[in-house]
Amino acid sequence: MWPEAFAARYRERGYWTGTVLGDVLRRGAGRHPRRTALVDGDRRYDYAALDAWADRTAAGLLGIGIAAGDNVVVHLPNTAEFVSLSFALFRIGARPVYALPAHRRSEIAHMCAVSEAVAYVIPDRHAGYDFRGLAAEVRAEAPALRHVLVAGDPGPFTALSDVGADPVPLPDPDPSSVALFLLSGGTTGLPKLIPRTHDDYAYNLRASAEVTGLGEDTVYLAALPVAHNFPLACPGVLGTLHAGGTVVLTASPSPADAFPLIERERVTVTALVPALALLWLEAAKATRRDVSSLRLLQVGGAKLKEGPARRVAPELGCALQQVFGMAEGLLCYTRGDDSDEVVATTQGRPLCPDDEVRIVDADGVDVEPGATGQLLTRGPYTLRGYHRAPEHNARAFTDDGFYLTGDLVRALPSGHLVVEGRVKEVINRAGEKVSTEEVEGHLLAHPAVHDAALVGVPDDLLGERSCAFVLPRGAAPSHAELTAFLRDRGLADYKLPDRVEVLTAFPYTAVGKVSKKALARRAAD
Ligand code: OOB
Repeated sequence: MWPEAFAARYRERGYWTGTVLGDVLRRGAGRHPRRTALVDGDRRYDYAALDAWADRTAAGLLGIGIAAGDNVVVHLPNTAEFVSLSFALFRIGARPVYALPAHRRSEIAHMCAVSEAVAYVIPDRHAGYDFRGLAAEVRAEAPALRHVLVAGDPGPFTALSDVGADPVPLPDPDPSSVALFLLSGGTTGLPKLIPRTHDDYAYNLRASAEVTGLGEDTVYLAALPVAHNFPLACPGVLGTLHAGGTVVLTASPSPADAFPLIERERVTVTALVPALALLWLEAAKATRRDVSSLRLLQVGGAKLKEGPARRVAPELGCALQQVFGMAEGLLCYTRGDDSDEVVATTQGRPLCPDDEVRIVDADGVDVEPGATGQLLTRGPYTLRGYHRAPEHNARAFTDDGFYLTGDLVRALPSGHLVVEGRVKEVINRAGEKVSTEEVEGHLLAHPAVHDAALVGVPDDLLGERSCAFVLPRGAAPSHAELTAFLRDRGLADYKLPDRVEVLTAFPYTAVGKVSKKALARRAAD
């Protein structure tokens, strides 16, 4: 957490206001109870109804013994339950640990273990996958887990809809306490948990709503998985509810599903990763759907190229906002009054006047203005340490609390940043972050794999795809065999190598490390 001098400054300057996240919805319910807060398919909830649902769930959770300070792994897709449950947890001071729908046993078991979660919340089925089977496996490995709650048919577990009770007086969470955990993209090994406090996340969503121009007339389409920081609070679902707008949920961001919703609900704002933005641009040419209500398209999570960036306004008929952010904190946005040039060619500038940014060379020395280097940052909504990861924290932060983002950027005199690459060992596959070390670890567990190295290969659509180079032990395993093996180990699908290449030796660097650069060149050829 932040040293007291910083906390005092952030309060004094009005970033930290003592707001708890449960009140974001409470205030809207008081001011405009009958306005539509949330749309999930045919289900529509006004602010009062969503607020009452969250209160009933909060009471029910307390009733089954979930209390302030407890952690709950929330593994729900974009559904109304995700939203009501989140507010219920915020209100009792229990902390959601947000898993992505694509995560499987490996990731979930790890999250349960690190957070000592007391409950795990799943849908019954989603996207053709039965989460109850997963829950049974996870439960066997997670001694602290007391409850599995299911949205839908509970099978052997408890129905989330049965966890409801008449409202009871709720505790008052400390605004400086942890409100939720987000997952890091994972620079090393397994994903790390990022603690976000009520104060810091309330600022994150409020300031994001302001900079994005959200208001009561906003209709926000949550097309990306809402467990991710971008659609959750940048400004996303929470920022929209803060602004008094309407959130529309969809589990599928494909144009075929999203465009009819945009037409039906008169959606004004949405957020996409570049790969999806490309699909939408293509689909917009041919669609008969009326998407003219769209006012703003936010694109982030990976670098949007200049070409597609310039196509957004003419082809989708809305403004573009580039968003360069991270679950760890720092958010950069292009602004409404930035020139077209800046919006098309930069990844925005930091949200907060007190976001401190340094750009350093390999020795940690600040580069000349305009030169490229690693981005370091510190500020009122950027973490000071991952949850229970002292060794990793010692490497991921400077002594004075700057977070090493692993991103290579350069700054314009205006403060806008241009993302030029990265130093961290992560593959950014359509905005989904794949830790090479994590996947290599799983590959090495295969009996026919002597050594393995995963690299990113540039890809027009996804930005990057993954290629695994393998040194076999005996007969070389096939791509299909390795994929099946990794799936079996409970790895999320997006982490499976897109390609496997078998080598007899790795190229090495001068200091004797496997040369990922040489491998990447080879994979790109
Ligand atoms: C967002 O968050 P994460 O935690 O999934 O990933 C963060 C990383 C950044 O460090 C950077 O490497 C990459 O994703 N990234 C971008 C980018 N936005 C994120 N790289 C280039 N250009 C961009 N516009 O991805 C995230 C969180 C909140 C808002 C938006 C994105």
